[in-house]
Amino acid sequence: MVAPTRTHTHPFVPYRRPRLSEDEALRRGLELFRSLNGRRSVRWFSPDPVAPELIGTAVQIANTAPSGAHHQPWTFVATQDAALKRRIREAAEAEERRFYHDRNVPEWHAALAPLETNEHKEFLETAPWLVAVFAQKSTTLPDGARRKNYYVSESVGIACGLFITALHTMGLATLTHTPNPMAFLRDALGRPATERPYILFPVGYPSEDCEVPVLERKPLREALVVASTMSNS
Ligand code: IYR
Repeated sequence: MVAPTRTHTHPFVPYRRPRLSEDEALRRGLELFRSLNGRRSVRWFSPDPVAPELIGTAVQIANTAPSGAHHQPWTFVATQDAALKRRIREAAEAEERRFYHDRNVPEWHAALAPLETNEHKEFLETAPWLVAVFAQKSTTLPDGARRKNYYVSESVGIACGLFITALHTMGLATLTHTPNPMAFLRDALGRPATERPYILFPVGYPSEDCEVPVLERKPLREALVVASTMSNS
């Protein structure tokens, strides 16, 4: 054992993790890959209820995300209130009608054609939970002081990735829904002006007749490039 020799100006504690064998590491990795590779974004939900503890656990998992200066610049707002869900659906559909019918973005509309999405967002009422994630440009501390946050989008994006992973691991389904623009969510959910709506997640179980578009994930050789000093010479 080597005794730590660093001197710190802030509290530090030892951090040790068990070193896995290569076999065991690969086994665990492939098991997680197989599970996550079965995840799909869902647009048809069962109205079956989901216990609040499951939502809480998924948010606890999201809350472990790394973040700029460890400021954790996110707020997860969850509701299963039928009237609130209806209000959010109506506001989202109003935005989407403009997107699908009034905006002149043919390339974007064409890119969405295989998903067959449209302005109807029934899932915002059918799913038992809506979880709106807000990104905090700054955070108001308990003493009322305003603290600036850093790498907000990256931090909240990572937290949302963990949230999606948690839900899937718990057998739940969701959709990364981003009505555009989403400012209405701030008013509907009473959030402060320092928070920007980031993603709206309907959460529940897929309906019995749920379908998803056929898609393939790009192969590892396109997702991963191994670089070295030799590769371009
Ligand atoms: N926000 C719209 C459009 C939409 C945009 C993208 I990029 C998608 O991957 C899916 C949908 C909607 O929710 O329909």
